[in-house]
Amino acid sequence: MRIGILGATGAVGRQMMECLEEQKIISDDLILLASPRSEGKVLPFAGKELMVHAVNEAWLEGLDYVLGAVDADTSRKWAPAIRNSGAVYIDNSSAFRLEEDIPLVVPEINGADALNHHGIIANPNCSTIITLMAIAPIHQISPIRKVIASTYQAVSGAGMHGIDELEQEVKDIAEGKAVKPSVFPAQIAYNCIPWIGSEKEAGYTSEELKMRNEGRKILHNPEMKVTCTCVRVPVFRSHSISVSVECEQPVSAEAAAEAISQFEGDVYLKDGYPMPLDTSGQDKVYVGRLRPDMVFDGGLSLFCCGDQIRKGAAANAVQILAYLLKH
Ligand code: A2P
Ligand code: 11C
Repeated sequence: MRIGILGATGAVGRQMMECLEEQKIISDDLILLASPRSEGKVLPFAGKELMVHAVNEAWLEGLDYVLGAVDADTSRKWAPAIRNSGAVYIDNSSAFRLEEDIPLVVPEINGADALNHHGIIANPNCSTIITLMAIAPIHQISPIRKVIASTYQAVSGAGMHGIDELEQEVKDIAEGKAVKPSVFPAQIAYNCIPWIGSEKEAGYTSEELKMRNEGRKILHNPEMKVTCTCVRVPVFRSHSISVSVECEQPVSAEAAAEAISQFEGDVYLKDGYPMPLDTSGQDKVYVGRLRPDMVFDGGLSLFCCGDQIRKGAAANAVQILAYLLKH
């Protein structure tokens, strides 16, 4: 089996390598691809040192699976060549998520959708994955009709450069130097920025609409109403989300807690309350503050956290690959 990673040098690409190793999906010939800037770089994998190549058609030839960890434009550019090579493309970007014939998959929730692919499978947005892991068990009790969500998103969502920017700003402030934001629209150290993505309909951002549009597709729940506010916070790699839901029938906090504990995925009710540091570097999603909502009659409010680079991106993509291999 030959696997390629497009965007191997990035935050998600590197994590994909670790997840492949952890899941013991050891490709005899793992092909690491990135931009020409990374040609010749060396990255460790399964006790070996692997060379990174600038992506081109020749490197895609003969691959069985390609994991994508690049931005949407780069993904759109290379998807046709990946398809022509005969490989199945599991893409972490937003390029194809809403296309009708492209499955959008969180394996524990709608894994079977992955089997209906035509060469491309999309990995959902990170906040959407983590939120859905928390509310899918509730949706199994009674279909969710309405969601109100506010996110607290880590800087890793903006890739390596986002992580570097927070680190640099913290250092600069400690040394009394001026802060020069370039990745984020404002200083992120010791701050919160209520704006992620680009402006879309009715004052909402692209990131906020992903929660609604991707959530509907994954839960097979096209009428679900979702309103979301996305906020960048000075946290390195776990996203947190405050969520309130209303279902078709009232659901008690006790029933929801039971459903979460029975859910097949790595989602757990946390004693006390979950915080982003609790889930950093791990695949699990923690849920806490589970309580009756005060606006939605019979609804619930909760707070959840999950590692953005792992379950929010790389681990979910590698799980999709594992699901395909198993089925
Ligand atoms: P490179 O390191 O060569 O720039 P992150 O989200 O952490 O910033 O990572 C983005 C990933 O996408 C990196 O691996 C980056 O490679 C890769 N990438 C960015 N632009 C291109 C491109 N035009 N062609 C191929 N890979 C790209
Ligand atoms: C962020 N969630 O935290 C974004 C990054 O749809 O995959 C990932 C964008 C996406 O900035």
